[in-house]
Amino acid sequence: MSQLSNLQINGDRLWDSLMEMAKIGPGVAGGNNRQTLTDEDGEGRHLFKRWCEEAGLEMGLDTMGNMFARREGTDPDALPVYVGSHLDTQPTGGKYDGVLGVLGALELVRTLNDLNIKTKHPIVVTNWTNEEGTRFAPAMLSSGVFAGVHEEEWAKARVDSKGKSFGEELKRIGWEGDEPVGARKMKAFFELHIEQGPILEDEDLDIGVVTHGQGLYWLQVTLTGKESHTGSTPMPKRRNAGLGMARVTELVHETAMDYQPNAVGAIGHVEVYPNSRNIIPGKCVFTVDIRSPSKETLETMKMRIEDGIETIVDAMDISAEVEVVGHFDPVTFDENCVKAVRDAAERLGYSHTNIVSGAGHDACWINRVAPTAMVMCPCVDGLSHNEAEEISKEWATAGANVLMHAVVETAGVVE
Ligand code: HGY
Ligand code: MN
Ligand code: MN
Repeated sequence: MSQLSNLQINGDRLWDSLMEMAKIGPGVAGGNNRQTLTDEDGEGRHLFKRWCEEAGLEMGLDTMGNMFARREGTDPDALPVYVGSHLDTQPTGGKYDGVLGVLGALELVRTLNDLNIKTKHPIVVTNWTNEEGTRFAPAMLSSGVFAGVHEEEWAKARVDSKGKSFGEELKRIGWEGDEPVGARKMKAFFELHIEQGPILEDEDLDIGVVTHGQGLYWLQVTLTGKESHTGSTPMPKRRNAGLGMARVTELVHETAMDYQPNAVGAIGHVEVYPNSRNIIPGKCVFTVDIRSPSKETLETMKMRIEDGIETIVDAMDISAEVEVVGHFDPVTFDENCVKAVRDAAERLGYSHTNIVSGAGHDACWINRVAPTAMVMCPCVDGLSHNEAEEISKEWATAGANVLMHAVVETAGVVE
């Protein structure tokens, strides 16, 4: 790779593509609301497909809507190097979460085309359907089906808050392919992603070499009490599911605080029924999100929270159902792929550090079926899953350069 040591992507073109994609599914505060399988997601897919075809790539589409844009290698039988992320966003998402990884991958192909650089192994730019899991739980749903973690039928039956299923929405937007999901074999998979945390910016570092990803549980909790009048029901007679939810919220926070500095816990999704100002909530449905880099700590937190919920509801004469709707163990990425990322950062002269990903990514599942690694770039104030999410063009360019070098190193340059 020494002959390509100064190979650099076109940062302006990458930035322009990011800003162009950000126009699709705009939020209300400068970010994006391009949730999976909405019309906006479909529009973003069409734009991405057009760009891929303009770059001479051949687009494949599987039965979960995963998109695979292939650049031929000199050896068509060689296992391709896959590189990508996700185009779907949170309802109040940023312009870069996921999108940087997909368009950074497209940019490396555009650069190789510009310089007529050939690789032995084909390169496949990838968009995974429904990474966020906010409309259809769990997160990383389609990369999970691809990796054999979820059954396709189960995944397609997942419903959103309006009762629409993944499968019917995928058909409705016209992005259900006929390629069997998971049939593709990979030499390796690389994903570029913003850090979504403060470490790189705080330490003034250009690149995160992601060695591990922390594990996660999403516990969907349903508390059932009794609806009654907020004015005339005596306090001792109330069976207040809302109060129960408040106590579980405190339990989740306190449990995570017992395992600092790495464990985290919060409740971000809440449904209160009947959600009337003068009716005591009879039912609350909410999702506990707990994470830790340690499997043992994660399991202990889950057990403590499940036991704690039992104690809370017994004392309040309400009932609880707890369903695991999302889970993956902590992930250790492939050391050869991680080395390719670290060597690329070294070669390019970028400051870098090993880092554990706080967020989940498609790479966490693909790591089960192919050697996988991730590249991270900083984001302003470590903020993400917020419309104010921001990065610099320099950070995006550095991340995409490291991604390109790691991918090209793995795909093998042909003179
Ligand atoms: O939840 C996550 O970590 C990812 O953003 N879907
Ligand atoms: Mn993401
Ligand atoms: Mn996200």
